[in-house]
Amino acid sequence: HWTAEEKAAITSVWQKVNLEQDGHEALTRLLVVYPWTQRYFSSFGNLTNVTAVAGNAKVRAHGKKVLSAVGDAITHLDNVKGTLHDLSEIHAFKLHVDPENFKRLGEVLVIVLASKLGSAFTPQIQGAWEKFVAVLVDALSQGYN
Ligand code: ZNH
Repeated sequence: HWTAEEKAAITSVWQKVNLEQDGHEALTRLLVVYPWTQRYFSSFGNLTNVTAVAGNAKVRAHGKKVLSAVGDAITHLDNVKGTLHDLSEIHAFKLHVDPENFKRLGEVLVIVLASKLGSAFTPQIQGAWEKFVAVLVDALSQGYN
């Protein structure tokens, strides 16, 4: 259900992503913009302000983990659901993450990409990314059904 242009838009942007740096920024934005998401990461230490989050090595490592899983989905665009099946079940049954938060992570990820690419993040590229984020959120939410 992807056009060749959409696939190119998603993969070409992903080639420019630094998993650790951009993952850290996305997770930082999630924790600061939506502070109730901090409760899932009580083992990560102090996350109550942007300075604490910015210097937190656990947040950095976890951001890289999350974006690696996103990259895994991007290399399997025709089977995102199958690729993220087990990860979805982990979030549903073990981590008990409210799936609404997946949308929020998708939103901050688009903002990180837009600020990184500037005018190269064209409306057409944003359109492809919004569609990918919807597919990603849907795949991560499948374990909750
Ligand atoms: Zn998550 C974990 C991915 C979202 C919370 N995650 C995780 C991991 C991964 C992920 C890969 C690892 C797993 C294992 O180890 O096995 N995530 C992901 C993705 C996404 C997400 C891809 C989207 C896009 N998460 C999320 C959210 C939240 C979360 C939104 C909340 C808010 N996770 C989480 C937690 C964990 C995880 C809590 C665990 C951590 C630790 O380390 O402890």
